[in-house]
Amino acid sequence: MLKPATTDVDALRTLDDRLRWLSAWTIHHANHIRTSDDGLKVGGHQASCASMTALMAALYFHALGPNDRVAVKPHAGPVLHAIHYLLGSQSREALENFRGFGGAQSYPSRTKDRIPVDFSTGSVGLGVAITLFASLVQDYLTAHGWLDEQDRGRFVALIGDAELDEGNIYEAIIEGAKHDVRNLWWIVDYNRQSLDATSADRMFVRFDEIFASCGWRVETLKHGKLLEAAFTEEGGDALRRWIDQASNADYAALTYLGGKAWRERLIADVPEVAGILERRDDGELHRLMTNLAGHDVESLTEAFDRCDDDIPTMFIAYTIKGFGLPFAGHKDNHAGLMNPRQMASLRESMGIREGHEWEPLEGVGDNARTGVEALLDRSRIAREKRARSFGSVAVPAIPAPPGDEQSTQAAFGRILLDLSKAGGALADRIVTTSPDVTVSTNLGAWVNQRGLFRRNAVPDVFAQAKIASAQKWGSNNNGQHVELGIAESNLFLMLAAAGLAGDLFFRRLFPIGTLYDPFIARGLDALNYACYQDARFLLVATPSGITLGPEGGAHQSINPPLIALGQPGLRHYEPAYADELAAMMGEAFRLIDDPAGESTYLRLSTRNIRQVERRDDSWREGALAGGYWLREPGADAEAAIVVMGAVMPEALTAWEELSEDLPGLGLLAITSPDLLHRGWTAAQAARWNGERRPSHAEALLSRLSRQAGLVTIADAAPASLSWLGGVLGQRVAPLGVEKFGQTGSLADLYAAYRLDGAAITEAVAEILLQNG
Ligand SMILES: Cc1ncc(C[n+]2csc(CCOP(=O)(O)OP(=O)(O)O)c2C)c(N)n1
Ligand SMILES: [Mg+2]
Repeated sequence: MLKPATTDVDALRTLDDRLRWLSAWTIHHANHIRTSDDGLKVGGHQASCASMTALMAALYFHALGPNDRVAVKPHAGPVLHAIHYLLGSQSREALENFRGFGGAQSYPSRTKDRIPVDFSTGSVGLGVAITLFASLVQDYLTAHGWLDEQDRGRFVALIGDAELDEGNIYEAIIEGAKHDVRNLWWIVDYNRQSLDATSADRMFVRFDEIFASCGWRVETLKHGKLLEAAFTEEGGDALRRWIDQASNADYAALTYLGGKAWRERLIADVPEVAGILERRDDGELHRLMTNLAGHDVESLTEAFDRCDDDIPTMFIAYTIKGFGLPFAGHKDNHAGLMNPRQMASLRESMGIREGHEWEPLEGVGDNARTGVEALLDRSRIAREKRARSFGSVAVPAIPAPPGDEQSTQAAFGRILLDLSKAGGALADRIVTTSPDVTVSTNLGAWVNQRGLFRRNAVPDVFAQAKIASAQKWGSNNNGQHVELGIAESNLFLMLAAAGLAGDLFFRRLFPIGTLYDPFIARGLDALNYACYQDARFLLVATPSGITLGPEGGAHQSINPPLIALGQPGLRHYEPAYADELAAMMGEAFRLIDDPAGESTYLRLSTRNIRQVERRDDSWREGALAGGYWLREPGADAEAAIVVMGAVMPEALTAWEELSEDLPGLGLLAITSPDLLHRGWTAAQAARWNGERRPSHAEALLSRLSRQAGLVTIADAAPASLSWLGGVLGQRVAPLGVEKFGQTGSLADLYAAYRLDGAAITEAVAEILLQNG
């Protein structure tokens, strides 16, 4: 980590002021100066920004090295933009358009902001935890020989104190302790205010205990240099005691009220401090009492320098929300905006001329300028935006595993095993991970081959004792499976971090995560977060649906296909056959490595299904595009069965029975409602631009007349497929699962939930009746 030996503290203080001004001004400009014609409040968080400007100045202009990566508290986004504005990597235009279309984003966005954003943030807690998994990925890459020591960095999270209520943070540090993660700095902006109120008192004690017990060093940064000096004066000890016992609400209210209120209160509570008070006027007293370490760049740089090793460290930096602004400390200041009068007086107090508000170093005197410019120059190189890295690994064709009868889940395990045995660049770059369902999602054979990843090798005690087991999992720093505890949020954060390896470390990984389909819901926000950042991975959800039979309703998923239908950046495939699955996995790997690609979600099943005999490869293209005719419809077909996934045998049996009376009945195999829907809406949008091309869904369904009916069937919410009727206006009889599942044999459950041949036959008959 490249770090300058000394930093000009005065220059840092100036930069702190500049950041406070520029972040406040950016928000002010968006709300009070830019014209608005829709009447919507633009918003922004001046108080949350002011709380962190010193922290961020000390970090970005002193402590950060070129390989370090930062997740910034979402509502401090304007401070990050201001930093890059000062460094010359953000434009005035983008700041003037803050929160506008195409302008600087409200919350730092990797994909939409032009400045280098290491991790997007917005949903509090997730930006914090992803840094831990990024550090784990860094260790993984190093252990595999893909990342040199000099390319390693530290992962920093800038955290709001109320953000620490998010449980996913604690799931992450527990997992981190198991993996001995290092190189983390989590810096808490401890302003003791949340969105709604001042936060609970003395929580730092709890945080301290929790983090320390997970192996973290906790650095509490409470008093700034002025306060520390005052503590040495007569009455100083009493002052310190008073501060330490003051409630958060009390301290915040006095901060808001200012010097006179501090004086009255302190005299009443601690007469011993009379001398300290007498030697200061109200302004000086206020400055003293609000001189918390989180606003003191000297205290901060010292603390950062002290912790320049790889021990994971949590800094609890005491701050004041809205520091230096008129609503400092007011409990309602979270979304508070300064009015134009307040803004003008802040401008004057900072020596900024009207009309020069955007000038980067406006108000900085000639003497100070040289130091500030030198500091900016020194920090520039560390913060350059670098191109994303793709295209590093060729994806070979993936053959379908042999077998007349197989489940897609078994085929998945087999494909990975074959890939492992064949070896090659792709197999070496695959990293698998699972929240304690490695065996039950069929990753066991792969792990037997490739081993568990552990920075410090752990022997397989059972194997050493010669106890028979199908799972021989040696762990070492060459292993390719990262074991996680049962915390689905961690799974998605791990996939997000590994799926950004190309961006963060310029080394592409092919991450595969497995879990049970219903438990996607447990990690949904983290999944969305991974997709929002354009992380690339393959998510394999298995088993799924009521086809799980005896496992019962708590494990039978219903709505994940609908989740996938509404999730940008994630492609849902649901194969019925092993050869479809092999094609989809090849496609998923290709998409991971393609700049215009995305992540893939495979919804698999444990049901053994007789495999289809193929005459040729013509199904393949359709299967990858979302569907294909497994039984071609006749020219005058009045109906078709439209089926997805594991209920294929029921559909085929019904098709065979019905075809005797209904020659020309078609059977459409759907492999991705998600892709079909996207293609359909995209084709419509293209038509508005004068482009005429049918979507894949339209092309498939136009083989039937408009009067024909569709019986759709899936082991999932029926809405996954019923929308297909809207494509050409064909009627639909939707079959699927609408109530919670339960235990039972497949025959029992398919009959009870109307996923069997009888239900299909009835639905087809109903459609024909309506036609007649
Ligand atoms: C998951 C999630 N829930 C709620 C919010 C809305 N929200 C944004 S900031 C905030 C309070 C944050 O307080 P704190 O973390 O202490 O930050 P401060 O502004 O005080 O620095 C809330 C509730 C969010 N962004 N994400
Ligand atoms: Mg706070």
